[in-house]
Formats: sequence, C-alpha cells, structure tokens
Amino acid sequence: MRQAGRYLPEYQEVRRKAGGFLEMCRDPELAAEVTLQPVRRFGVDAAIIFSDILLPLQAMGMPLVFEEGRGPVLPGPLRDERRISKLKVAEPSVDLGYVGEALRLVRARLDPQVALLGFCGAPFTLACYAIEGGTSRTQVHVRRMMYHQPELFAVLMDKLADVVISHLRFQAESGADALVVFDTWAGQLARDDWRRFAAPALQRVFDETAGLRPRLLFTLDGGHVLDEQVALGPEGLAVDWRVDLPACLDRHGGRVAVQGNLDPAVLLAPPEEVARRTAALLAAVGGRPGHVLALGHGVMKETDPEAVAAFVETAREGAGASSAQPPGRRTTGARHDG
Ligand code: 1CP
Repeated sequence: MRQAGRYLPEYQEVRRKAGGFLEMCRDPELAAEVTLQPVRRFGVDAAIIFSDILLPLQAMGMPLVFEEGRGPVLPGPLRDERRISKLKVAEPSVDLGYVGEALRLVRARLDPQVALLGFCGAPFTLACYAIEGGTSRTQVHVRRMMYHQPELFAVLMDKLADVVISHLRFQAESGADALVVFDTWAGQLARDDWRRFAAPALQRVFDETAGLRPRLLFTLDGGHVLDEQVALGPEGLAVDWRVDLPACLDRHGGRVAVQGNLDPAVLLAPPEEVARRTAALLAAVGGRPGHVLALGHGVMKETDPEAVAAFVETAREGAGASSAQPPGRRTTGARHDG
C-alpha cells in the first residue's frame, strides 16, 4: 500500500523543493529518495516505488495534472471512439524510462533483505480515471460506456492491458522483486459486471505476466469478488479492512498469500490504540501461514508518523512471538514467502 506521502515531513520537504508531485515522480533521484524515506524511518520490510498509477495514461498521450487539494485531473477524458483510437500504446522503457531508473537507484541503495515493489493500475481502474477525467465515486461516464458501447469499452480495456503488461515487465527488468496490481475502483462493480467488464483484461494481465515475479492484486471494497480474483492467478491478494482476514486465509491461504488489513483510519488513533489494534489483528490471524501484515489501503495524509511507527513496532514484536516466523524475522511489508 501507499506508504510515502504528505504525512511525512521529509516528503513535504522534497515535494516543496521539486515544485510538485509529478516533478518528483519524473525525477529518478527524487523518486528514489522518497521511496526510501519510509524504509529509513520505520524499518518496514518492503519499499514500494514512488510513482503513480496514472503516469502510464500520461505516457499514452493523456494530459494529466495534480491540482493542490483536488487530486488527479485528466482534462481530456476519453468518451468517444476518436479519442480512444488516438490513444498511443506506450512503450514503458521509452515513455516511462524514469520509473526504471528510479527502481535501479532504489535497488542499489536498499538492504538486499528489503523487498522492492513495482506496481500498476489495473485496466478497469485506469479506465475509470481516463473516462471520468479524474476521481469519481459514481463513475457515471464509465457505466454509460460499458452499457451503451461495450465493444468500444473493450477496445479501451485491451489497449490499457497492453500498456499494463509491458509496464509490469519493464519494472521487473528494472529491479522490482514483486508487482502490485491496484484495481482500486473495481469493487464498485456488482459481481456480474465485474466478471463481464473488469475480469477479461485483468485475466490477460495475469496470463501474460505469469512467472515473472510474485504478483499481488488489490481491490478496495472487493470482498464480493475474492474467489474470482484468486481464480485470475495472482500469487497474492491484498484485501481491505472490510474483509474477514482469518476467514479469507482459511479459504484462500493454500493458493495465495493474503495481505492486509488494518484500517488506515485506525492510524488516526493514539499510538497505544494502534498497537492494541495491530496486536489484535495478529492474534486473530493466529500465525496462519501466508499472511503479509499491511494496512488495508494507503496511509492517509492526516496520519501522525508516530502511529505508523506503533504499527510497525507491534508487527515486529508479533513476529517474534508468532510460531509461524523465526524470531527476528520481520512480517510487515509485502514479502509472501511464508
Ligand atoms: O504529494 C501529493 O499530494 C501526492 C499524493 C500521491 C502520492 C504520494 C499521489 C497522487 N500518488 C502518490 C504515490 C502513489 N500512488 C504510490 C507510491 C507508493 C508510495 O508512495 O508509497 C502508489 C502505489 C500510488 C497508487 C495509486 N495512485 C492508486 C492505487 C492505490 C490506491 O490508493 O488505491 C490510485 C488510485 C492512485 C491515484 C492517485 N494518485 C494520487 C492520488 C491522491 C490518487 C488517488 C486519488 C483518488 O482517490 O482517486
């Protein structure tokens, strides 16, 4: 999950100097620095490369701006065939070369014991931003295209899948140890619509990156499509806090690692309460193999870094106490070899 960002004063400082978020992403030195900040401060077991799921859309020719306090805006949303046909199938090693460079820099500076994660948005989630032109809770334009022009929607999804696949491959070649596919918005779909509109392109992504690196799939509010997600063939499933984690491990633990799932809003509580909740989560999991402790979504910008520290410290104590892991071995982050 997202672990760098505005809740960290050292991030704010780099961002101020860089002049903006996109400038940080496109400068491999700055992206590497910001990637390493949470590793240095908290000693987590995995770093996730500092980038954004929307950069491939920019590489495909869509203007992208981040407005202070407003989040991402894509001023030329894709709502007709002409715009979709003009979308370029980007070549990540050329158009997103700075991501590869940042991965190389981080890998060279990172303790070999710490995993480095690359990531991508899934086709459906990218389509949401591309069609809506930004964040949308209701996804009205996406639904209209899905239901009125399913063939056109499928053309867009296929083009997005092409770029997602090559971007994942490029990140693996550039030093990523594992890959996260964020399908943040697909949980909005009812199961039948998920199967029909989100799954086909996602299946291509998992088929065409099989064997490359361990791949984790995350969907916000995706508890109703867990069986379907496991069937796509990821090595790991990242679940949010709404999912019953022990039950999920019992059902799917034999086939996939399960990552999660403390509610990031719990980190708004005092450190003692964060520690108590984290310990309770670990106790509920009870050492079931294949669990990767993490938050159920990204760290909120309002979070006190002390709360994150309490989460990581408790995880480390829990790792020492758990019979599933040898003492001293850490369990936070995104490794899933246990
Ligand atoms: O400084 C700032 O204001 C920028 C805030 C920010 C950050 C820190 C954005 C804008 N992106 C990122 C980095 C980022 N985004 C990472 C790097 C890892 C890390 O920093 O530790 C990752 C993995 C993402 C992934 C991402 N971006 C997702 C999928 C995961 C999720 O949170 O569901 C999504 C949906 C985005 C879009 C996006 N980019 C930025 C924001 C604020 C958003 C979300 C907007 C929305 O809710 O629609």
